[in-house]
Amino acid sequence: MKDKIKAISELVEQKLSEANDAASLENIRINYLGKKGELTSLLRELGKLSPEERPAMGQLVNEVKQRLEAELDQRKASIAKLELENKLKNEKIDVTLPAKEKKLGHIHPMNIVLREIEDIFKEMGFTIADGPEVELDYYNFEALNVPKDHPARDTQDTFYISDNVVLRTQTSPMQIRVMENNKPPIKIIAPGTVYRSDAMDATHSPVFHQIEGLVVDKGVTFADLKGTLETFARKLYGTDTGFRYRPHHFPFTEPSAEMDITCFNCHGEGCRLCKGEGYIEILGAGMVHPKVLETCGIDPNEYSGFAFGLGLERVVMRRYNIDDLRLFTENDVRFLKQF
Ligand code: 2U9
Repeated sequence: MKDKIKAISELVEQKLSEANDAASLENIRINYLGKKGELTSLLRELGKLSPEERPAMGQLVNEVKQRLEAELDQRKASIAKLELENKLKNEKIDVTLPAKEKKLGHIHPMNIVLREIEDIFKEMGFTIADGPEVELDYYNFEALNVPKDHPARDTQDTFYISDNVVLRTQTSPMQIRVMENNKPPIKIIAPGTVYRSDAMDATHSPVFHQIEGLVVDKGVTFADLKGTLETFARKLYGTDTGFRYRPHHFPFTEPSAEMDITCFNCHGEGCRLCKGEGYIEILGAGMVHPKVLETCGIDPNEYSGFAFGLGLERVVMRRYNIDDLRLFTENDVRFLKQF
């Protein structure tokens, strides 16, 4: 039996030295030192020995088993240490390496300017109104004092869905809806997409964007219109901006005017950009026509208001010196990534 114990001990020590991972060690433990292992099964053969030999032999088997278990644990620890060192070496991250560049998108220039304009009006206490782009003829024309025979209604300007449904040609319908459902004071801007049947070229598009505004309260005057719009324009174009008003006509405002600012290129001297005028038109505005107030159930003898409208594409094109409207919608990354 002693020879057997010695042979198993040497075999286990050799296998332990050859083992190089935790799984092999576990197999050695199960095959030799476990309950059904070869060394442990020797204990079951003790019965064949004489009573005098049995105690010493049993003690020997247990001593060898404990020694081999200790060696196995040591081997396990050194293999675990080696595995950890390999893991750390293979998974090492050099934190000093430059980060991988994340290709982020860019905000579209139209949105850059739209957000800037919205923020300016929000700072002045305006709220933003949004509404349907497919509009009833009533809201797009009739309620705006644009009678049935007005040229603006001719099909060459408007996309008709049916006799009384159109693609809105301006965002004014939203302001009508607000006036129908809210008592003054009203201070809103209505940014949005509008549609006019124009052929697409460098300066015309059947789809474009407008920002209109409306203020209705007691005692609103043209001075309030000028103060509000000049404050807006100075925030957008700089405090040294000059202004000029040219009388105009809109069916929905009376009196009406076009507001020009001094050309930001020549500051009023006249240059190629402003075609020698020294001024650039930026918006139209006027006092809300009393009939429009009345149509919305607001008494023009008690309330007055002003309204304005600007084309967003024109503001953006002037800001970034873009000469072709089509660049906004062609999704050419070479154009978009400049902003
Ligand atoms: C209501 C009453 C009046 C909106 C206004 C303008 C002047 C104007 C143009 C600017 C360039 C349209 O995009 S554009 O072609 N708009 O000049 N718009 S006053 O007046 C309103 C709106 C709503 C109830």
